[in-house]
Amino acid sequence: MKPRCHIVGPGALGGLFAFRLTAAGFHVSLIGQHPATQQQKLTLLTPKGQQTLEFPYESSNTKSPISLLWVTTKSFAALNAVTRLSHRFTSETVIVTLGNGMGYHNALSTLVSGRLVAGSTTAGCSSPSTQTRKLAGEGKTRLGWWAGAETAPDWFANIKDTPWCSDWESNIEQALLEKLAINCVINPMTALLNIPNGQLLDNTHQQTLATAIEEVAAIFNRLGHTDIAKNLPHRVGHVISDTAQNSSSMRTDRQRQATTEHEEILGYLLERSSGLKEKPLTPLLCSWLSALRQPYPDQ
Ligand code: KPL
Repeated sequence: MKPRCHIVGPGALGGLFAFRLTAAGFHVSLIGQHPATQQQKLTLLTPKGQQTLEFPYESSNTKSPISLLWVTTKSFAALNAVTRLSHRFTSETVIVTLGNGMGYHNALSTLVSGRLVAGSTTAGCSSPSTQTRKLAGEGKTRLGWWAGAETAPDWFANIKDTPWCSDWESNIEQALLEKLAINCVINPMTALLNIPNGQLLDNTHQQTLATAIEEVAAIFNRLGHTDIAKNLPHRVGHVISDTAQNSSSMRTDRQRQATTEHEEILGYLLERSSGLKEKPLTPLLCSWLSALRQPYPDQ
């Protein structure tokens, strides 16, 4: 029998994972906020062609148990979305979260007594219409137990050899911090300048990019993550080149005048920095965070 899983937050990333998990042999159901729908038809556009599938669609009123829940909401919405489903959890329910940023994993983990798989992904996907998802880049998805155990759950065998999945991480917190450092540079800068990722490498932005990397690296150094600090210039350059045509998620949210993940990304890092005895000076990052905290002009 096919293993079952649910995806809550079937937006751009959730839609992409619905196709990926179906291809990996799962029976996938979507959970969203439209009470009247029972099926959702989605089309995935990729450089190799297109595929259309219909997924069972459940509203929050459905009561059947959930065994494996992929959470693809924005990170600030994850805790509410999962809490609303907690009446459907059993003593074996596992949740997998793919949100950007940090600071919310412990609360999610408590809801399933520690059975939380934390993940980070560099997959690029947009949602040109409610029924369409467009793949911009396969990226890599890294998964590991938030509690840190070495052994992967059985269902990981279904996805481990796919081109988008990395090996099981025994220290996912380290992987999330590496991604956080990258997001702290790329996301605010592309959002505030309203440019695609690749334009960060233009000469005009070189100095700002270098300063941002320096400030983020200074915080990671003081936090004791010297390896993340040291590798940051190289990693940022790599992700920018790999995703040159993409819009960062923060830029896309800002263009839609939607809430961005600035608190979970930059807010989290600056909060950690403010707890340090010797705080590094990070004027650029602080100015970015206050710009991102400003309400949109017509709100
Ligand atoms: O994670 C991303 C995001 O946009 O949120 C990157 C890797 C920066 C790709 O755009």
